[in-house]
Amino acid sequence: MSVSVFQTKEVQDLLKAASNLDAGNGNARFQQIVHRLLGDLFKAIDDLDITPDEVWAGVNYLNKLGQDGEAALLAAGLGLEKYLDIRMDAEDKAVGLDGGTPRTIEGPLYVAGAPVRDSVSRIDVNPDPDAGPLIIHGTVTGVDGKPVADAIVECWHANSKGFYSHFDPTGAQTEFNLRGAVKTGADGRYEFRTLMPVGYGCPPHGATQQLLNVLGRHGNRPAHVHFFVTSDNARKLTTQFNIEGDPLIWDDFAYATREELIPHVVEKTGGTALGLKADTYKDIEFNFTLTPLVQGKDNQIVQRLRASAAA
Ligand code: MBD
Ligand code: FE
Repeated sequence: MSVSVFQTKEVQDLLKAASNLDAGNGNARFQQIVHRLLGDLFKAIDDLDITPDEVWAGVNYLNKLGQDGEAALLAAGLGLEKYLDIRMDAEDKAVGLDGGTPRTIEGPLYVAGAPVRDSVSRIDVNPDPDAGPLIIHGTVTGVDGKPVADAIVECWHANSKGFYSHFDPTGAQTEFNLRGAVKTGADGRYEFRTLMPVGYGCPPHGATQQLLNVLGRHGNRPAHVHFFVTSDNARKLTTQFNIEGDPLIWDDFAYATREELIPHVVEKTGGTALGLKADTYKDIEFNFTLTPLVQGKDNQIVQRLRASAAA
């Protein structure tokens, strides 16, 4: 039977007590957020007549999500991470900041600590017979078009199975395989010599895929390469590009695709002379345009728990 109790004094008092709102101790910001989120949940239970069975299924799902270590993966799959990008885009627009390379989500698979090389880094350490050679290169500039020296370009991507080193369930990759960092010189140029990635799929028996299955959604991403680009006098850029032609480009379970982030893939020869594993290789030019600090501050630095390792 559908009842409506949310607006009663008893429930409103319960919400205030549970979040310890206006108590004078505890963290006021945290109390405000918990009060609101808990209230939104209580209201949804009322409005949608969510049953006790459904509530307990949800509570136990949270346990499974934590056991699987997939909360950040689910955040990407439910569009929460994309939503934060939409908000940062709107903030940039509101202060008239444009002309930079578009941001897109970081995702949960970055590992801090990759060795930094000057201008060029070869990052395919482990053999991967199913992946062909790929060179990714370009220039880091400011919105004025001038090259940025001493920028750090970090890159990470999956292997031919869609697995990332450090998170690879097969154990086939050593630390920092397909992960690297390059420092630009005066010309602003960077280059990664690597292998062509394949799109990621959520762990098939994990909590994220379990939820997506009930929604009737898949948990796959098109092939893509992640970047952080940092420099002393510009805002940190978090972005990715997709590999042109991947059938999932406009069907990414994490909603990271953007029109400006699909560079052309060009086939070239001469790889042997460059030390690549085949003479014919794929080449992607991708240039980064960094945006200036906002009132002297980098408002694009996002604090979140990240894996790290020693190189
Ligand atoms: C990925 O490789 C990724 O980039 C995101 C956003 C989520 C899961 C895996
Ligand atoms: Fe990824």
